[in-house]
Amino acid sequence: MIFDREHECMGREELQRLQSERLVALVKRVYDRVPFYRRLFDETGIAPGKVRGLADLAGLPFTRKYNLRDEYPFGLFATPMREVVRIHASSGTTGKPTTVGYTKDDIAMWANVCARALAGAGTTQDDVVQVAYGYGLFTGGLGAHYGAELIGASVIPISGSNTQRQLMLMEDFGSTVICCTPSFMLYLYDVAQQLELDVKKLPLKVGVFGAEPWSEGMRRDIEQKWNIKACDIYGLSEIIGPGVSCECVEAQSGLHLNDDHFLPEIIDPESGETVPEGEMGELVITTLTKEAFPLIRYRTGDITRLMTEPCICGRTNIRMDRVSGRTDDMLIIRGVNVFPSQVESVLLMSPQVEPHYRLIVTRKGAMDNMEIQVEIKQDLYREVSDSVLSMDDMTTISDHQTLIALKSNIQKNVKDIIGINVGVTFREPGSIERVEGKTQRVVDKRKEQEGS
Ligand code: DLL
Repeated sequence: MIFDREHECMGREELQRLQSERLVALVKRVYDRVPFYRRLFDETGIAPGKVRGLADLAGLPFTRKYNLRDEYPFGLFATPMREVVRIHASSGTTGKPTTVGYTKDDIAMWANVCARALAGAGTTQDDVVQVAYGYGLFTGGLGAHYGAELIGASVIPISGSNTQRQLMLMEDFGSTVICCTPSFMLYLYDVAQQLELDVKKLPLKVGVFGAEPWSEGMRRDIEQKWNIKACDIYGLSEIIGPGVSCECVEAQSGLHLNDDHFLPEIIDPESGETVPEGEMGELVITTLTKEAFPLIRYRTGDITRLMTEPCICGRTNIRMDRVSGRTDDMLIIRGVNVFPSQVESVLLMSPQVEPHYRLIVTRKGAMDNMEIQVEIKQDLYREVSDSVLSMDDMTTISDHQTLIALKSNIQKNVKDIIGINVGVTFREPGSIERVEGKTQRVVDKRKEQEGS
């Protein structure tokens, strides 16, 4: 089903006219209302009156994630707080999150684009939609929820986790659509196996999966295990949340991007230049219609390419390829965005450790795991090794009471501040390799494990 035929099947010329008009109005709006943009435009010598349409887009400055951090929490809002009806947030590169705001109209637009996405994946009014993305500051749960409700489907707002309960309700309520991360869907399968639940007998027909990178192999695996169609949904809180783009169930080939609201470009992440049509690069998005939190040329950090060929489903909007990676060091662990710098600032809250650490990321079954290896300070090392040597039944220093306490303290801080459970192992001072230049702190073994 095409939810918003007028906008999803628009002629390209008409769409470009609309995009141009919206861009001109947006530039004026941010210049008038957001001091950050006024400064940025003045510094780069851009007079808003000179921006007349799409042809001027590439001359506009980029907005970067650190700009959001610098303006934390509400500095980039373009409307007074009394018009802001919702605030969401996602992990930033440091301890502070990235905050985003929505007006009533923004929420209505978000519901509309999520309804387009879910309808494209095959959801109708007759469906029972289990929303197993987290509800809260994360945009996944509420985004999918509003979209499904706008379609008129019956929504089960179960949120994330609660695996056994998810399976029970899926069976009892007869869910036909599920929205969650692809890794969680695989985990649900493993638990269903343990419970001897024959998932192929369930009425489930479609899954709308996103919030983390996944592959064609993983799609095949999910589709075969559950006997459903698996569609890829993409989005980021800075732009709106889920609903920036989504695959149609007919083609499952590229994600239809709602380019009447989100104007995409692909750039070379090194030079910042636009790449030739169809080539891979970093996705940059300008929000054409957002009121509370508009962004000009926001660098998403996500690597993809744009596809302009028409799709068999009849939609004419541009498509983007599955996201294949990131330009920065952001990791996504079980759907949670994690930056190494963020882990570092949490680690350094404990004065007994050194800022020398490695993050080892692995995947067991469908679950991502992160282990922090961190050096302890010389004094502490001396203290624990001395006392361990005097106890002949202990082989490693990690069993020392002080280190056990330190470990659980770090784990608690990481859980509280970043929101994930991690393993922690301590290393001797000086044992983590030092390199000149860029340190490789992250060892991500997930890709190689996928092939095995
Ligand atoms: O993950 C929004 C979302 C929720 C999208 C539910 C889809 C479904 P953030 O927490 O701000 O927002 O994380 C955004 O996650 O820049 C990508 O790197 C990554 N990401 C999101 N969807 C996909 C996907 C939500 N389908 C960041 N494939 C983005 C690959 C994805 N990566």
